[in-house]
Amino acid sequence: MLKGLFKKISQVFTTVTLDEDFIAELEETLVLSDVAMATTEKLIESLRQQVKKERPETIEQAKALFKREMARVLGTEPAPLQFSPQPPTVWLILGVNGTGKTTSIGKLANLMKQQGYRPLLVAADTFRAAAIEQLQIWGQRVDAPVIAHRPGADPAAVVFDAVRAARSRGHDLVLVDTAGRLHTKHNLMAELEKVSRVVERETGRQPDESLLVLDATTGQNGLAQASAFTQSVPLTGIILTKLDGTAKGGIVITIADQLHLPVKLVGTGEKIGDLAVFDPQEYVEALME
Ligand SMILES: Nc1nc2c(ncn2[C@@H]2O[C@H](COP(=O)(O)OP(=O)(O)OP(=O)(O)O)[C@@H](O)[C@H]2O)c(=O)[nH]1
Ligand SMILES: [Mg+2]
Repeated sequence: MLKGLFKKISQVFTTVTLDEDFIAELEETLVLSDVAMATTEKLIESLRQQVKKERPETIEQAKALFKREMARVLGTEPAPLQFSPQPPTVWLILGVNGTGKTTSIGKLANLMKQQGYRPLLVAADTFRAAAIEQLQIWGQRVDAPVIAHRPGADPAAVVFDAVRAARSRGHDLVLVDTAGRLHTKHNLMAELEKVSRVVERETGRQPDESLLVLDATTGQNGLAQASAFTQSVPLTGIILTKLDGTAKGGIVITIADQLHLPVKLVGTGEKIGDLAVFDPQEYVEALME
């Protein structure tokens, strides 16, 4: 699944003398794969130091050093999704237009059902009728009920109903789909704050996850999107979608280094099964094999 995300990172390692030509090639490979300049420089600098200190004698040793540097940025364990001991757990799914929020909710509901949860989907993107219908189609597909109001309704009111419905009907996981239109940015952010406040009032805590959906094919634009969202809702992690449509898998490293937010889930296609928990170790192995 993660193969081909970097064009040739492992091929760069053809020698143990990690000289300037090697460094230049590695740098170029990273940058072309959407590793931000600042992150690339940091990785290269610490690789230089490690090479000086440990003096690798084989290509495998040199690769292992670089893997360790990447693990330092990415961590080694998948970042766990947070559940509340007092159900229902509430996860907000946020992100700009077209990044894959609604699709990810459908896939996520399916994944969580497989783990024994009883998800309830919430159509809090009331901005357009089609958004509500799209979520309802996913609800049918994964056999999970959908709480929806009319187009144009107050998203916070939908969420209010959903949390109560989850309690009375015994759903332990509430997945909230939200609108993503940037041209209403100010309203959108105010709307998200309100949704978050309703969750807090109804459950006594902030949403257990506020996951920002980023489209991997749009690269480093995601960084600016994240900071815009962080101003209204404290984000807890990233769902990185459309990794199947890009060779620029370095965006994962950029996100971890620049946003200090874990990539928790990755989307690798449009089908129901195309969502997985992100495993940093697997990712690093795939890059370097
Ligand atoms: N290839 C691929 N396509 C995806 C993935 N995730 C979503 N998509 C597609 O991206 C398009 C937009 O997905 P939506 O789920 O509607 O995105 P959204 O963020 O809800 O969009 P808005 O509600 O308009 O803001 C759809 O055509 C999806 O099938 C993915 O992981 N890989
Ligand atoms: Mg949507």
